[in-house]
Amino acid sequence: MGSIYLPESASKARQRDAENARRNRAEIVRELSWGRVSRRDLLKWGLFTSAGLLAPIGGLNPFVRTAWADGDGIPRSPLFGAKPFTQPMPRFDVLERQSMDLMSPMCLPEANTTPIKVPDELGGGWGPCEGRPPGPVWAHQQFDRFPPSIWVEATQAPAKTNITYNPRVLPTLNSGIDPSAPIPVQFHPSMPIQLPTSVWTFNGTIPPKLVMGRYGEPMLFRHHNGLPADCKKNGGFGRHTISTHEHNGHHGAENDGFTGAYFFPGQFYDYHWPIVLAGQTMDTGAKAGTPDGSGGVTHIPGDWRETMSTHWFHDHMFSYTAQNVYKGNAAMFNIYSALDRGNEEIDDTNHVNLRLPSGTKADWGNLDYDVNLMLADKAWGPDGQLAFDIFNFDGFLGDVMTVNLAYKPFFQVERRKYRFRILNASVARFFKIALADASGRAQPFVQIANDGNLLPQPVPLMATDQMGIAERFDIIIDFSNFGLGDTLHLVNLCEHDDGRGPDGNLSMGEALSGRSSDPCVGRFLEFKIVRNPDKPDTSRIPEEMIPNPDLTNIPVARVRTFKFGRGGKQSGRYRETMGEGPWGISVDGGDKMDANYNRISAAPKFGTREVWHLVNDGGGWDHPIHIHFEEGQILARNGSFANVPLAERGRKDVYRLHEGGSVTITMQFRDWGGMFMEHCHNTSHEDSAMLLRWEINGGGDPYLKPLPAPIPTPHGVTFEDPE
Ligand SMILES: [Cu+2]
Repeated sequence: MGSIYLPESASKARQRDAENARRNRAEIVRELSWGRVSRRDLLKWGLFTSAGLLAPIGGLNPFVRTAWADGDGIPRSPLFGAKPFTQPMPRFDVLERQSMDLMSPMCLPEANTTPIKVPDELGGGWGPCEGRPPGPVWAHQQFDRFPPSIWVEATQAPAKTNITYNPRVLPTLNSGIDPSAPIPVQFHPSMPIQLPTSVWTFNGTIPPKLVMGRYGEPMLFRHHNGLPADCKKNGGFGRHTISTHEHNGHHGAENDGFTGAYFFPGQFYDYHWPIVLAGQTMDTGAKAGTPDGSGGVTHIPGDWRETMSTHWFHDHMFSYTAQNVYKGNAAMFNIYSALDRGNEEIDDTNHVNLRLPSGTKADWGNLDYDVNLMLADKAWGPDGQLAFDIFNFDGFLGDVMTVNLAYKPFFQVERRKYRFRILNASVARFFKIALADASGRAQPFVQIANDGNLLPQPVPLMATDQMGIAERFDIIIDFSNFGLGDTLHLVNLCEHDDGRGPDGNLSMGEALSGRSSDPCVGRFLEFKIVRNPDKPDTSRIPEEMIPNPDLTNIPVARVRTFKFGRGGKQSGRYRETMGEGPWGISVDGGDKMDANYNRISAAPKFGTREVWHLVNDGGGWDHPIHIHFEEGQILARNGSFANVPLAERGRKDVYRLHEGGSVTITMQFRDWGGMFMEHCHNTSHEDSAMLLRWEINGGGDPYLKPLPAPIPTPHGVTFEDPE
């Protein structure tokens, strides 16, 4: 199979030509990111074809057939002599949980419109300090009932050295990394330090950030926009306006990171994450609870079968999500509960704690043996600076694997059980993950969670299913099955030859052979077993975890069908709210439409249950579909429940639509109101209009009527009536 990347053996002249073409495309990406041209302009100029592909122009398109005998493709990212598995993998950097009395200005139910100076680059004059749309529709819902009891803040910022790294574990549990040593933004010590224009992360630093929260403890996440006011200071990609989506938070829409509720440099946005169980009107007994801080459980309202664990949050800026997330706007959020409290020893009165691998020191949230892993493929130019190419057709693919933003690192482990919370934070790449021993034999592990949710039962595996973009798989590996000094590797078995979707699965032998033309196939993380644990491993892999809520007695209020494919139409009144194709979504047999966040495509009634069919319109693409707000259960794949793998039989928030496939799900619409989204999480597709807005109708004032769409400006947010 071919690859979008040139083989390393390609001739110097071929590589030089490919590099020129890459640079020419980068100029187009830059003009798009600055807003100086639109995709429509490129179409008009003949640079794009009507199918949305880059026109076959030599010196621009890497796939123009040429005289070169050694293959087409784009140039590989130079490695600057870095060898795999020579740097330690950093654990996530935990954001501080702060006491409310230290918050200034104090968070408010409605957006804080206190005027601040608007930078000259954004028009000068005055604008509101908070970018949240003003007024009652965007007020924090149930703010009096769930007043924040802690807050966390972060500033989206250009790359800088980290001098406040807090992994919340000892260096011995962090592969020896000294947290007091400054950490520059670089993918490997032998690679160049990233420029402030190349990488934009939470607080501008690496490692990626982790927020820790628990049920029953409402949190306020204050996100500052510290990006350059001049949109041209972006190194050629990345938009300086952002909207932060707490991926599948069960929160009000004003806190969901709605794609059109973005905010500007100099502003902040207060996201209220109440962290409540879905089904707030229910009391479901002892398992609905949260750690009380002293070995016990505080009972909370809601359905304990809706307990969630592993979340992430990331940018959702309309039409710019792919480049912003790729540039560094991705973080994780561990949610703790009575069931999953992050303490492997506590045996509470009702034996609710599942005692998953974590640690024992703190009442909840021990990270010793509970490790977040963020997988992402990246690419860079000859200068080693992060690069993005929207012309990696139908989905950007990088050629370098990173874990926690480190190039192919190693991680030291003890001979005991570990939990790994694995996030696919790529733009368009799927992974299929296996564990190999030193001789390349596959070794067993256990999947315990899919997306935010612990599965009904653990699923023993020799390899995961293909993991779509934004999916999370929590797995447990028992290193006590191996010896001191042994090394093991996580291996990617999923091969891409373009961004349309996986080309296929390889066997372990094929993946390790080095013969794949996909540079991200093979080993990407090394485990080194360095010692026996100090104390016996008392963690468990429970036989039963979280069963699905039984919805059979709740009537299905409505069945809807969403079809995802190419060739969407556009209509609308406001340029600002309309995305540019070629992707679209058809609802209930209607025309396939390009994204317009002012168009309401579905409006389920508050308090009801519906069944949604998600259908892939074909053409060889693969679409991981994400529906915001409430977890769904998969009723069928391609019409049958028998096709649903065991590891997908819990609740989900991303639904893989295989080539030509369909998924039928059921979900409820409860507790909160407002406007949400449904979209492909191949963010290249999402940004090219495979996104729609739906909203919950009839949730009570002010959500009784179709809601006006926000149009943010640095000088305040205006509203337009929905279409
Ligand atoms: Cu897609």
